Amino acid sequence: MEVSLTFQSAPYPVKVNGKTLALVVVDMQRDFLEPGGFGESLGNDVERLRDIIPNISNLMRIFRRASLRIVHTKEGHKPDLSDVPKQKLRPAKNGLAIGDPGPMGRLLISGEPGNDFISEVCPLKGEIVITKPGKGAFYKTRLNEILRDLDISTLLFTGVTTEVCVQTSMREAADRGFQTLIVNDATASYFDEFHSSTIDMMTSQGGIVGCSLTTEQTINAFESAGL
Ligand code: TIU
Repeated sequence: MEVSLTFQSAPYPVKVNGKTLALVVVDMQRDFLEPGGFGESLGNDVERLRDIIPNISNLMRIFRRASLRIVHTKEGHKPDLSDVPKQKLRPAKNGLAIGDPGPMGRLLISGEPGNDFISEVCPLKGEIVITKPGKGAFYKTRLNEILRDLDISTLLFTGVTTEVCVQTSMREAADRGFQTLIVNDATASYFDEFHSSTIDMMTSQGGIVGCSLTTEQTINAFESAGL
């Protein structure tokens, strides 16, 4: 069944066939949201990211109920560090670097407990999971081909952090021709001012990168469509 959804986003509303829509959940990993992970090793207060968990969880619930696609991304490197650029291996102020041991395993390394998704927003079997070595979800991944094969052309972005992996991924998507939206209360940054500036800069100039909306506006679009 074809279902049309209209998002009351800014700076313009977006109308989309539900079948061509996917929710992208960026890097909701223990490495960024729990103490002892990569995010904290960089000197960040990881608690600040946790407020968005209920909103992402609600969005995942409505997408699953409507049988629409969800993409989960993960930032993680190979255990031999062969996919880490030299500048990314520079230790943080406290001397810790990618691959160093921590309480949840080696920092930002695929397969380590700390690199896994937080338990509240884990993927279900059959959902798309993309492991990426960079900040952007399209760099050195098959995401573009996977989405094209599924006829997905509109992406709704959530996750962490707003100005790093979410912004990079949304810009990559826009350059590849996807209609992009960011759910502004389902993304978070370690820095409040970076969060709001990122939303402002991507939606300025008539939506130069994409559009912005709230979780409630997203849910309203589903309810109005009878989903
Ligand atoms: N440091 C920071 O804000 N973010 C990252 O390193 N990765 C993601 O945003 N996922």
